[in-house]
Amino acid sequence: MADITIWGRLNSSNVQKAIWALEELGLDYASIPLAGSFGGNRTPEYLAMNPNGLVPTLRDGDLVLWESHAIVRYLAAAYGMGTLCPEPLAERAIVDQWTDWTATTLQQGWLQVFWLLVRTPPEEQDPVAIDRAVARANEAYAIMDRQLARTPFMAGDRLTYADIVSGASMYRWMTMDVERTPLPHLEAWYARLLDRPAYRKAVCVSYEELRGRLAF
Ligand SMILES: N[C@@H](CCC(=O)N[C@@H](CS)C(=O)NCC(=O)O)C(=O)O
Repeated sequence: MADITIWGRLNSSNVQKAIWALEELGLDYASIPLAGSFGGNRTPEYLAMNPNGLVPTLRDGDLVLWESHAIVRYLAAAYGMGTLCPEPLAERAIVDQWTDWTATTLQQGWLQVFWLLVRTPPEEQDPVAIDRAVARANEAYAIMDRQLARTPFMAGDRLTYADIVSGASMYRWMTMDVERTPLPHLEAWYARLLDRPAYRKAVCVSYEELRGRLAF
């Protein structure tokens, strides 16, 4: 039995990546709600594990790890070699390519929209900045759509950690009140993700508590 603990509020998109990976892998884990309205992320004990005071943090035995993509990569390599993590290096390099692209490019789009439109109270919202962020997000999702025209998942025929880090954005992107470019391959992939119980449990989580809240 795995001795795994994950710290973080379940309505954090970064925590959701870790929870989705844990659920896909069928691992036993303890989930400790932390940060946001729960607080607890600036205590000396927590900062000793994660100096950023952010979530998620994972502990697996003696290993303590932060950064959601590092966590998902680790879980996939440790418990999902040959499934979430392809063994051949060239295949894994493509998974890493999309994983890093999600951090550097995709998240500059949709996450910006989320902060400008959902986290920012309506009276403080900047419609020009929102439009710019939506355009940037649509451009990033169009790049994914072109990839998904070729393969059913981001890095090939099966779900990998590249789908986990990028797909964790989709529930919010598809439910926010924005003008989305119609992207049939992206939408079909989202439907495939929605078919997965692990995705629904980890990612399809209400974000209403975050509306109009810039404080955390
Ligand atoms: N790059 C980090 C970002 C972590 C991060 O920004 N976490 C947010 C939640 S999504 C956080 O802890 N915010 C403070 C809070 O919720 O109180 C990762 O991917 O893990």
